Order: sequence, then C-alpha cells, then structure tokens
Amino acid sequence: MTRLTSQMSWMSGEVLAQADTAGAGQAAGNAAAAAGDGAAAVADGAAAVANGAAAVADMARDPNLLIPNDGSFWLPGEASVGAGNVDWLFHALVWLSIVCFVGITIAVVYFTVKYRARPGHKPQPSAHHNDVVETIWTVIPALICVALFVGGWRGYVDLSTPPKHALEVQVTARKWSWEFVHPNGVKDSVLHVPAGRSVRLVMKSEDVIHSFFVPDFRIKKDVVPRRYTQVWFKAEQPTITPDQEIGDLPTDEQVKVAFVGDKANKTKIASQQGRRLFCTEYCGRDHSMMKTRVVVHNPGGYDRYLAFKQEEQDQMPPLERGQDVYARLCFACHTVDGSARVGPSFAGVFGTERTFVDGTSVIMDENYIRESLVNPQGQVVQGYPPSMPSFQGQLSEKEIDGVITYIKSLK
Ligand code: HEC
Ligand SMILES: [Cu+2]
Repeated sequence: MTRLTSQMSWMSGEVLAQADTAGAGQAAGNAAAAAGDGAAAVADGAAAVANGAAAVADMARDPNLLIPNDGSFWLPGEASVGAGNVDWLFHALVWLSIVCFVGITIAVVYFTVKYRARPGHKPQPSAHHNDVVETIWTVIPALICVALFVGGWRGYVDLSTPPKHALEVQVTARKWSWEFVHPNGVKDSVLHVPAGRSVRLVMKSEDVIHSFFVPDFRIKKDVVPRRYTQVWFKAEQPTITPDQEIGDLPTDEQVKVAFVGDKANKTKIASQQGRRLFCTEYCGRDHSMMKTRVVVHNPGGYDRYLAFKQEEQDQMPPLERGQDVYARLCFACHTVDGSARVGPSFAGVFGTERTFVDGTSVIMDENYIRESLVNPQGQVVQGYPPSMPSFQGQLSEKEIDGVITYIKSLK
C-alpha cells in the first residue's frame, strides 16, 4: 500500500507542487487580509500562484532531467539493480487487487439479480457451514499474504543492507535543499555517482523530517534530524554520453589552474543530465523546490568530476567560500537581511558594537567573528539564547576566512 501511495505521489508530483504553492499563497493572503490590507493580499496571492505556475513549468522544462520513455502506465523505467523486484511485487499487488475486485463485483451483481425479491419467490435456505469451502477460502488468502510479506520483507532487508565496499556519500537535507559530500570532501547540490558501482548514502537532516526519493531507482528513505539513515543503489546505465564528460585534469599545476578556471568545464558539469531526485515528505513552504538530480557517470567520468570539483573548491575565492559555508551551516539560525532568526542577523553588523549578557561589549572585528565560531559561549549577545554550537575543528582556516569576508561584505 505504501508503495502504491508513493507511486501515486510520484505521478501527481507536479500537481502537488502547484497545490503547495497555492496553499502558501492562500496563507499569505489570509494573514494580510487579517491585517486589513485586502488589496495587497489579493496581489500576494496572485503572485504566489503565478510563482507556482512558473515552478511547475520549470519542473516540466528542466533540460537536465533525464526522463526516458521506457516507463509503464504505473511506473517510470527501471534504472537500478533490484528495481525489478520492487516492480514485480507492485504489479502482483495491483493485479491481485484488480482480479479480486472484478471477481467480487461480478459475483455480487450476479447474485443480486438472480436472487432478487419478486412475487412467488421465498427466501432460500442457506447452508450453516461448509468445512471444505471455509478451509479453501482461509488457506489460499493466507498463503498469498505470506508470499507478499516474504517479497516485501526481502526487499526491505535488501534495501537496508548495503554491500560492503560500497562508495559512501554523505547526504544532508535541510529546508529546502540537498547537499552531497563525497569521500574526497567535494560538496555539491547535485548527486554524481559512477555507473555499475554500489553507492551507499548516509543521510541526516538539519531541521525537520525530509524524505529522499529517486523514483527511477525505486529507493525512498526518510531523512531524520539527530539520526543517520541509509539507503543504497547501483545504477548500471550512465545518464550522459561519454562526450558529455569533462576531460582529464592536466597534471602540471599552472595548466591545472587555468583548466579549472575555465568556465567551459563548469558549464559542462552544470548541464549533465540526471535522474529525478526529490524530497517526498512535506517539509514546509518551499518543499516543492527541494528537487535535484542524480548524474550517473561513464567509466572514469566520476573520478574526473571529483578531481575537477576538488580543484575548483580549493581555488574558490574567500567571498564565495564564505557564502558557501553560510548556506550550509549558518543559514538555519542567521539571516543576511537584517531580521533575527535564532541568532542575530549578519547584515550590517561588522564594525558595530555588540553588547553581551554580562554587560560587557566589544566592536565586531575579524577576531570577534573567529572567537564566536570557536567559543560561542564565551560572549553571548544580549537578547539571544546561548544556543550557538561551537564550530571548533569543523571549519578549516580557509572557511573561517571566507565567513569573515562574507560577513564584512554584508552592508
Ligand atoms: C543553532 C543555531 C546557530 C547556528 C547554526 C549558528 N549560530 Fe551563530 N549564533 C547563534 C546564536 C543564538 C547567537 C547569539 C548568542 C551568542 O552570541 O552566542 C549567535 C551569534 C553569532 C555571532 C555573533 C553575532 C553578533 O551579532 O555579535 C556570530 C559572528 C556567529 N553567530 C556566527 C555564526 C556562523 C559563521 C555560523 C555558521 C558557521 C553560525 N553562527 C551558526 C546561533 C547559531
Ligand atoms: Cu524536504
């Protein structure tokens, strides 16, 4: 049943996306109307609905999504080893339901007509019980249920036990994006994997419950805060052709720098097609935007992708790096637009006086930001809870420099 529901939600994903945004539009509308600003509410609502329509159009148009035509009425094409088992069970359930439904309906209609009340007909005596018939109608459904259970159980066990030596990718879900971290430290918002190799995803959430779903691979797993969940898959078919892969990185350092700075590779990676990947647990306002793709590489392509990304991330200018860190780690509690979240906003604070709960104060400079990161409980800003976690040992020197540059840049 869960599988059935999941597939239905997969099929109506675009409708849901629209419903989400329409709902948000309505909520915004209500709030504004309550404030006595009817016209603005209508305008807001209309804007939200227009956004929703654009989002749906976007999803349909996304040229990077690979949606081949080998799917059936019920399911998209199978793109992972083991997807066949899931489909077999799904079809067995569907056909079983159809056969039972049609059979029972025909019998009901037939008996209703045959034994209908009419003049001259008395009620027929009915048998008290019949051991043979009762045994048959108990044993056969029981066997069918056991068979379905065994099929489902085996699939579940298979899904929760990744093969040893699988490639491991760390996944972080947050409102409203996915982040994938590869063994060499490369971070990306699109999942890249090699073809023909088992991939194990170790997943966690930074806020609410999300759910990882790749319909073509038939894998789905909740991503939960304060706990790791895992899922694995093995995709045999690359989603791109060999000439859509980037070339080998040159070995000479100087050439390498130029090669990495070259926008062509960046563009090439950004346009590599992949299979649909999205969050399938309603997780707040922009849930429908929590979608990306899985690019499956040809032999060697994954390693070149990793090498390129690593060089690129090494050479990232401080401002971009700071922005990157902010989006990954600070965004949940700090805004850059002046409004307070859990902690104070980063907008326009550099160089201003900060007052702490113990009454002391200091002008925010580079050292103060560094201190806030490694020892946040040392100076707690007045009006805020002492709830900032320490990032000591979790951020590199380069990343701290980046954060400082970024905060300074926010006027
Ligand atoms: C779980 C919430 C949380 C996260 C995540 C978090 N902070 Fe904070 N941060 C706070 C709170 C609460 C305060 C205010 C209390 C205090 O000073 O400890 C604060 C204060 C600060 C201050 C001092 C601000 C001021 O106005 O004086 C800086 C700088 C800062 N955080 C930087 C960061 C950076 C950079 C990150 C990401 C790497 C980060 N924080 C992640 C909650 C958080
Ligand atoms: Cu989500």
